[in-house]
Amino acid sequence: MLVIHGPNLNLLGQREPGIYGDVRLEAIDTGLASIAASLGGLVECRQGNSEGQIIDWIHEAMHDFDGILINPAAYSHTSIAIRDAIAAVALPAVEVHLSNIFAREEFRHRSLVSAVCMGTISGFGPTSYALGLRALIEYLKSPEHETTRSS
Ligand code: CA2
Repeated sequence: MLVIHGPNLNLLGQREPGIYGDVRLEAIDTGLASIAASLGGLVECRQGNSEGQIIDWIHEAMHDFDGILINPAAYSHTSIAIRDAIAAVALPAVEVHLSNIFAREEFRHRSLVSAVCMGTISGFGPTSYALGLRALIEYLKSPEHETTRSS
């Protein structure tokens, strides 16, 4: 699975701990690698601050990965281009957010990306990523996915 962290998430654990907590991104990535390993999978984690780079990674995933776990960060609320990229590659994707976007400013309530993802997990801090990854792996292992892939 390809894990994509969107803009500013490189600052995690270093700035605004009141909103985003004190866990660093590297610690989240280490946790995801160990969850994946325990379930027989592999993750590659990338963080990008620009929309074009994230879109290129989504395109790349089409050839090299089975699924995408993505926190599009602020692009969730603005990027039709990221939404279109996820729809175009047609890989199973799960959207995650550290904070509860529905309990924050109104402009965060809508994610343009949600509709092209299998589901969204929001509000559980780093656990959102862990839950999202488990959901993605479970889906990839399911007969439902095998049927979709072979048809
Ligand atoms: O809750 C989330 O995961 C968000 O995707 C985080 C985004 C925000 O724009 C979304 O509405 C919700 C912001 C990521 C910024 O991360 C920072 C981390 C530490 C310090 C400053 C920013």
